[in-house]
Amino acid sequence: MAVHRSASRSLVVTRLVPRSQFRADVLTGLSRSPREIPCKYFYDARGSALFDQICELPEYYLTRTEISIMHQSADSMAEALGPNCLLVEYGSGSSVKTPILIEALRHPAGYVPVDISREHLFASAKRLGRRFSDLEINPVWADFTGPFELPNVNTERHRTVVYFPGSTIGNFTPEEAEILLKDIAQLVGPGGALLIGVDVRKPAEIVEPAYNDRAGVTAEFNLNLLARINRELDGTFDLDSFAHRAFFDQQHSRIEMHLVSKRKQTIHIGRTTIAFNEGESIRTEYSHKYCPEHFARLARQAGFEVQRIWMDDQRLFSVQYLTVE
Ligand code: AVI
Repeated sequence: MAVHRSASRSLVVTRLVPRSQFRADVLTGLSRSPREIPCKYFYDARGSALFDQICELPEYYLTRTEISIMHQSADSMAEALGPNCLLVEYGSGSSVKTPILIEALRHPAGYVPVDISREHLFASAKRLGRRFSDLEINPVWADFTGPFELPNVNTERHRTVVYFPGSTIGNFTPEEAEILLKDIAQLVGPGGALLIGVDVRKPAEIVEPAYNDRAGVTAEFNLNLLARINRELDGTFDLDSFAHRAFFDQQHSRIEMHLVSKRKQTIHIGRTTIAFNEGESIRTEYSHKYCPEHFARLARQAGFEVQRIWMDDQRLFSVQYLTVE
């Protein structure tokens, strides 16, 4: 990697996610039928650490496959992105993939990681700062599903490229994904681009074990959401009385993750009381798996054209390069 100017390093906090928003989202979601909690709240410090463990699991093919695609194709990705691009990463958790890309880039104008998890954001910015000492890094502590400002970057940029690895796009419904892609198209502007990891539709026999690992890490990750509510929102969930459940919904081509009440029970969140029947569940996550054609259609509706797709030999996962026309 080469950088054409002396770099600066400023850790910028442009927007915080207030606890009142967490409370409002949890109470609104739990009052719905069926009940739900937005999956973005998985990622407190413990949740982010558990997610890192998930990425190492033998059943969780996504991360290692995406990393292998990056190793294999980072040079041709860098060629597509072009020189002097400002790289804005949505979710800064990908400690392995990002350096592979940055290493391959020609004269990057800067790197702006955007993440809801403060601990994760600053830890990974620090790590990358040590490795790429010439690179201007401006972390933004923000929820990228809401509006946020890009910090001023001191270097000249040819184009802005959002890097959105990990198939996090799959955690949004297609309608939400379209809105998010539209926001990204607006952020990068005409001539801008998106490099995105997208998990590919595949048989349930492969995808279901990835969300039901034998070591029980995904179950702990799911239940940690209740522990977080207890700690941060004065909740009284008994974690032993909820069970992790994950299954593939063929019709919608998505994994659904739930927390199922093992018995009839009443819990409290602050002053709010919520009654659960035995077997009643809280939906905590969707993880959509896209055929390339389906994703291209979604991207087009949001103003993007898919230019390149890189996949592994088994066609388990894809990294796609989209431009705004
Ligand atoms: C972050 N996201 C892409 C993960 C996924 O596979 O949908 C989150 C996850 N949930 C359970 N395991 C991993």
